[in-house]
Amino acid sequence: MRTIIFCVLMMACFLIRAQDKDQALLPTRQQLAWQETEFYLFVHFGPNTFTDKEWGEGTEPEDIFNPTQLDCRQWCRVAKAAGAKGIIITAKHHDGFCLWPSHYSTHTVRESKWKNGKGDVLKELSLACREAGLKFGVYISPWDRNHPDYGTEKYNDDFVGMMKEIFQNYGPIWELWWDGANGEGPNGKKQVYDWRRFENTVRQYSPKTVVFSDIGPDIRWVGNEDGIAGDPNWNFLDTAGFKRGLGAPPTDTLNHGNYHGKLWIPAECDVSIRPGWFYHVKDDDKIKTPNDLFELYLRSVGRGANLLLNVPPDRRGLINEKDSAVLGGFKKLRDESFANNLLKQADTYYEFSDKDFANKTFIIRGLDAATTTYAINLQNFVVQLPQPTKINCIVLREAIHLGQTIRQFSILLYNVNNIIREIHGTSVGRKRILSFPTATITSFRVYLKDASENDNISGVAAYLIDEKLVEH
Ligand code: FUL
Repeated sequence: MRTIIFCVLMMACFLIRAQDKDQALLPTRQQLAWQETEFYLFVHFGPNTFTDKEWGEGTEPEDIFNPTQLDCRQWCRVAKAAGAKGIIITAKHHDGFCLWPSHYSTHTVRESKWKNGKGDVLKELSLACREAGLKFGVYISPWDRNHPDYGTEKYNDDFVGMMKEIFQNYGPIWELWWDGANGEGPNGKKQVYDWRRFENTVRQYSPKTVVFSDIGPDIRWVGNEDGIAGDPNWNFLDTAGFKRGLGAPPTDTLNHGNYHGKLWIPAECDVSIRPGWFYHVKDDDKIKTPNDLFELYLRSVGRGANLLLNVPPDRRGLINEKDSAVLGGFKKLRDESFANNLLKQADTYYEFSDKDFANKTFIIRGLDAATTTYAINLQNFVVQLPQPTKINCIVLREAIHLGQTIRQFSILLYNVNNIIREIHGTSVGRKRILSFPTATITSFRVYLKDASENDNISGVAAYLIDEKLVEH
């Protein structure tokens, strides 16, 4: 009987949603899949690794680039062990050095002594990622301090040619990362980037690639390099009138998104595990701790964004043992914190105004078991625990394949009939992780509010995490 009522309710919800669907702003299939990747690594590697710089001049001799033990499989092993879902590499940073033997440049691995000019980092990493089941992404800086054509229309051809090489020789490319920087080139001129042409090239040669930049089109910069998404964090952005780089929307807008934004462009939080983006031996004792990373996880993934964590290989061409130890610790904290969903035995009451459905009990699956296609369409529900239980963390998931409609929520924690804590929030998005001082509860009630009364929750879970990890 329960099952029949549940199915009828689901049908009703589906019909209501079908009516509303014209209005809802929805992610593309690629954006949705991207959002499920949650956490992945950034790899800054190139001449700067060997010159101890953050921004190379473009005049560095190619022979500077000479990793002694480069092993992209080791990077992948570290990424896998950290629970990261992919790797994005700086194929070309501002110094213009290409980690692949591009035909559109003479400042590449081919001109270096590394592997007698026969080496190709993109090839090694793309193959290693494929072998390890990791997504493979590429950062390519349009700003080029080496290229002789930079500052002329011909450079746009070169840049398009480079992107085609990347798609054709190392694809599939999962994410393409466009840095908006637009400084001067070797002849003192700035380039007028042909962004429209660049975008068309991606869509034509690699239509499934998701493109990151200040303003998307698929993923937006979060407005800081600290790894922190805004609270609230809306997956919407208005890009009309804005440009990449200096003409980008204000950082605060990028951080929060636009509440009424017209385009679905979710945020990615980029941050480095070290003070700089490239490896410097002097920073070996300044690496973030597992607790630091967990805090960033709560402030990025826990606010519905993705976390792109930079872990730069050292001069050997290996991810340093110190960084991989921290990543291992970070993984352990996530595993321990979220291993035991305390709602597994809980019942969830959906409260309907219709008396036939009032006070019926349905089990709502825990967050971990939720799939993106599962959604309950409710404004108000109670989760009843079988016995008094200590919790300090609640995770909500919104079914974003149906849009981001929750604009406000409240959670009341009860011990029998007493309200012992109220939590108020705004956006939920793909995942909202709320942590608070430990409370012994018997139930909690969730109120969701939006403009269309058409919220879609796809998961709820509760945990008891280490007190030290609770957000302050
Ligand atoms: C910035 C660059 O200037 C930094 O060097 C780094 O690559 C960072 C991720 O993006 O715009």
